[in-house]
Amino acid sequence: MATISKVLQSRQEKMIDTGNKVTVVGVGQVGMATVFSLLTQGVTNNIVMVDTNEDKLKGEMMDLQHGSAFLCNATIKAGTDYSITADSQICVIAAGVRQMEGEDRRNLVQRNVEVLKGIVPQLLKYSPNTIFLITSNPVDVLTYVTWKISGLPKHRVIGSGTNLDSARFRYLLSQKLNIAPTSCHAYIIGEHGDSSVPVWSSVNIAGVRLRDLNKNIGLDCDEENWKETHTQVVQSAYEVIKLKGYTSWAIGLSLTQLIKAILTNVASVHAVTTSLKGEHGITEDVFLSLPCVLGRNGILDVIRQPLTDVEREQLLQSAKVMADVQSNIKF
Ligand code: 6V0
Repeated sequence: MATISKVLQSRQEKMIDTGNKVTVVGVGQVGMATVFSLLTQGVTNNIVMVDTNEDKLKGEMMDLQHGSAFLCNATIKAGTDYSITADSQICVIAAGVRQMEGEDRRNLVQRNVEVLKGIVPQLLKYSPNTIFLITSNPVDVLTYVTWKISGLPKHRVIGSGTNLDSARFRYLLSQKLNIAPTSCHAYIIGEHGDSSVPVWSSVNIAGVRLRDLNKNIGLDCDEENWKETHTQVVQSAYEVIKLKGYTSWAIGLSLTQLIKAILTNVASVHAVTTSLKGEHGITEDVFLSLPCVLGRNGILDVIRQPLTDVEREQLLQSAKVMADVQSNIKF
């Protein structure tokens, strides 16, 4: 220190708070894929990781710190004590149990509700102004649970929802059409998982709606069988889990995109989990995905996409299933 002070002539105090602190709770496959892509994409250089497994936490922290020379002078902290999360702009919850091979996401609900009951109040205690981003499964129900436990306004409790399903959909469309996924504009809404709803009526390339070229696209009577593409989306996670035991990279990239949108206040549109009360004829506080505008305050707007009768019916069906799951939760 004494040596360096001879050459560093201080002109200004260094700013400690970069205003982009992100906490990730759960340093499993999803948590670490998220942290890695946040750091390598330079979305934040201030990361805190929390978990109940001290050894894993320390190992992950040290491994990342050893990569610091390749990052943007990142501050990387980890610990089991939530005080280190103080003043986080965003708290990601990726903790809890995951699906076993062939297991439905909804099967995890009560076990992960118990996990959330331990985590949410702690995070809120140290970061009362934070935005929650939930990814633990079943993500839609757990976003509702986080909203209930936290007492926060709805725009500050967001679920990763069908941003990932939409990305899988766009990838599969891109393979069929030979056009980049970024130019295949398509949304999957509703539940992240088995009852998700592909909005075929608005799938478009440069404003050209595929439905105008094939009026039956996505329907049972479609001779081109585009419906199969959505079936593949629904099967994606099951297939990857069967092959490698878990999913990680795509969900990590999906969360990174959402976090970037919030921290940079960019007003970009993503399908994320929020309350659907008042949308498309839904009257209950059911949490599912719709396209939302994201910015520094969380969810800025929900987009009222025109839906066909078939799509609306599927969404209402999804909402019914969710309302049923929600009503059985023990708080
Ligand atoms: P994992 O690899 O088993 O990691 C879970 C981590 O959570 C472990 O490190 C645990 O120690 C930690 N943990 C458990 N309880 C607590 C607690 N009370 N406090 C702090 N940490 C705790 O699981 P993985 O990372 O694969 O999955 C995490 C969650 O994300 C699961 O619920 C998955 O089902 C869910 N996923 C959600 C996806 C989505 O698209 N929304 C995608 C993939 C997985």
